[in-house]
Amino acid sequence: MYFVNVLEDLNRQISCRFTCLKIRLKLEKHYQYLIKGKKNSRWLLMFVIARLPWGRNLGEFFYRDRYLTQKQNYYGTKVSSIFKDTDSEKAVKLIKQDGYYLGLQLSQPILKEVLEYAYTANISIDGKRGFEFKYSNKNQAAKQYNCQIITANYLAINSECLAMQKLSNDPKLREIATKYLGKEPVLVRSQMGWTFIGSKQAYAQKGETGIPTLRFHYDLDDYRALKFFFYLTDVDSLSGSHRCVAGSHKKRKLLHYLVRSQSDQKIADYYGLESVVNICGRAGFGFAEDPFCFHRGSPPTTAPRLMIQLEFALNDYGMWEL
Ligand SMILES: O=C(O)CCC(=O)C(=O)O
Repeated sequence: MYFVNVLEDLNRQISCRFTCLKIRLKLEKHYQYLIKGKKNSRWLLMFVIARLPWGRNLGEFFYRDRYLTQKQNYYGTKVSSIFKDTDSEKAVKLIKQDGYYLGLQLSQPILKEVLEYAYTANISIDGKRGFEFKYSNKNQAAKQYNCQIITANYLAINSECLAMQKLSNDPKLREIATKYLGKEPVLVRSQMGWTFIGSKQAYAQKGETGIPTLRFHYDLDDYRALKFFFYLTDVDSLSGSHRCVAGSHKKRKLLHYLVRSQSDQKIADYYGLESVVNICGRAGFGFAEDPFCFHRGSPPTTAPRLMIQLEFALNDYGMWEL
């Protein structure tokens, strides 16, 4: 009996500490938003109103290029695209309808070039400067920095990798983004990163400490934005598949405007399990997604995932280093 009481007491203490930690992290997150907002008040205004339908429409009305249709022959006429066979009209129509489009494919030479870079260049733990290692030295790096490495990014990829530059300037991707956003877009994020296999505890901690990409959430990076993702390793349900809730960019309940992050259960209850699209594909497979859709990553358990993410928006608020 004494033992049971001690365990219950311990359990209470742990859950109380956990709740305190959650509250502290939430306050810290909001404090970070205020700091960002102080640096850039346009960003703060967008961050507050772009979650609401009228706010998004207002932003779109304000920033849309009204002469766009007359410029249709303008996009990338000089440079040839990696995605020659992609029908941009169809892609845009599907993104508008479902929030995502699954038909992109990297060419073999581009895939090879990016992978060569990935296996030889420096990677930074959680994208932090000063915590760098090479892919082949990952275990050594984990010992050196005394941590489990869960995510890592290539900080110098945009200046060092020509294939990445080709991809972020690809005329077809820019054409899709232009047509979807209603304005010639700005590239605001261009990243390549690993998601590694890790213990449940390491992942749980990660979910709580500021990178909530493993819980369903929507991004608020601008009034309108579009992301392109490319898998560089084979990805299935157990190796870090990305999940997107079809149609959720157009359908919200009141609470979603306030709380951007939702549990799997709440998403399934509101949108139905069949709306959750589990995006799998071989290395080289790519897709476009409106980041206003609820989406999340998943912790890989059988193989690590390497993925590229390009984000286009109406404005650059200077929130990411390119
Ligand atoms: O890693 C993933 O698949 C999710 C990425 C994500 O949620 C985000 O960048 O907002």
